[in-house]
Amino acid sequence: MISVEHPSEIGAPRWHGPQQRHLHFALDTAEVNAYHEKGFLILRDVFQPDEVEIYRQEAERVVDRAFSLSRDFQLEPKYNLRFEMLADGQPWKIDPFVSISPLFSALARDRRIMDRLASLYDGYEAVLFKDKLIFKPPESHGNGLHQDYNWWQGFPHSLLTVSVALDASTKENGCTELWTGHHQGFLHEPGSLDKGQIDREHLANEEHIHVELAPGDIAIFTCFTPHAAAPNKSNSDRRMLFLSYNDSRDGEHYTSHYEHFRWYRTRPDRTPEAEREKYYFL
Ligand SMILES: O=C(O)CCC(=O)C(=O)O
Repeated sequence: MISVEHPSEIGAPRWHGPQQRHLHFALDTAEVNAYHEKGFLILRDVFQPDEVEIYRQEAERVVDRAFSLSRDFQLEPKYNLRFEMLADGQPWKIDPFVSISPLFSALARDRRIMDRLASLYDGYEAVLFKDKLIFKPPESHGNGLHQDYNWWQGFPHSLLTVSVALDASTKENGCTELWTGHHQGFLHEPGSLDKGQIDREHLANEEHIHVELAPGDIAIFTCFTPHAAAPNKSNSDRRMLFLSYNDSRDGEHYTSHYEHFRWYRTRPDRTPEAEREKYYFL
């Protein structure tokens, strides 16, 4: 008779449920409470200068890789849905990027991020939902005041974003600005993507901070945390990774998010028919 007990060679693997392992990079109680109260948390020196230098080089390589893929298929890079391009052909953003960068894919699962997120999810693991790299070259635009959930309506409320600074992020180069107020819930018009910004009157009594980061620092903020960023008025890029996750208790949504993303990037009411046919996702 074959025993159905767990064979000792493989132990008793757990693929779901609160972490049984020690969370080496767990947040402390004060940090967890501050995140839940304010809707954001800033952590310094999470990644070391030599690592960040490698990530900066990888950021450039990722663009070269995506451009050369387009050339191989004789497609114009500006129609690759991964990119938001500036008029001069420079990328402002690449979204997603982990699928063309094993290095960034490993970073998105680094325990220095994942353990901290498990602390925010009652010990449950976080699952990657979205990954974007904003280059924000000199003189390029910022973002109006919004909550990320506007673009993620229908997805779990446990969504949050970890921003990882590759360059120093300052008021001059348009650092992220965060407001308390996530407890107010969703402040955009539900069921619509048309109103991309929220009214500042909702935030009259909220705390507002400029998130100035050194390379290697991170910020974590909820999908209901109001935020914005001014244009880059400096003479160098402000490169920052934005990694978004949900609680694993809410399932896995990476593929369905990018299907939705692909749809809204080429919506028939916003994209001329002749243009729509040129878009691809490579
Ligand atoms: O670039 C930033 O600092 C903010 C980006 C942002 O708001 C977004 O991508 O939703």
